[in-house]
Amino acid sequence: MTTGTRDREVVAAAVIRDGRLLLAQRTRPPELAGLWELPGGKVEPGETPADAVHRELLEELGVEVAVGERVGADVPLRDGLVLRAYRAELLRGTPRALDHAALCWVDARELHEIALVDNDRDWLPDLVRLLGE
Ligand code: DCP
Repeated sequence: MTTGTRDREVVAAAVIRDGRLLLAQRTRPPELAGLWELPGGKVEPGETPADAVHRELLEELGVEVAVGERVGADVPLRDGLVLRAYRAELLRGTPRALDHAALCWVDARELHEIALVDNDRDWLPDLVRLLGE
């Protein structure tokens, strides 16, 4: 067992509605500003990853979600962080860009064309598969 900060998790949510995936445009840090991501953030001490997805989407988008299955592979980040994506189903509210520059809903073709943050590009095949279901 480790109790330190090794492999601290960053969660990201794949919200799909009517064949489109929700993306959010980052405002920070400068090297990521303007790029699009699956919304999310760091799991806080005492939280499960599902708790963190729920909290981050409430804080960042103003919506309540039900957190589902993992999507794609782990993405190692710097500083011992690991990025993991989860399905999330909208239960209440309409997503608003409370912490991002903008939001958009993309189909598979648009997902390939938009400027995603590099880390999230690893999930492209998985996301395209989900959009086709
Ligand atoms: N990240 C990513 N792809 C995502 C979500 C996050 O590559 N879909 C990366 C960007 C950051 C790290 O994960 O390097 C942490 O993400 P955030 O800055 O969004 O997380 P927090 O909002 O929790 O961090 P802070 O408290 O620093 O604002």
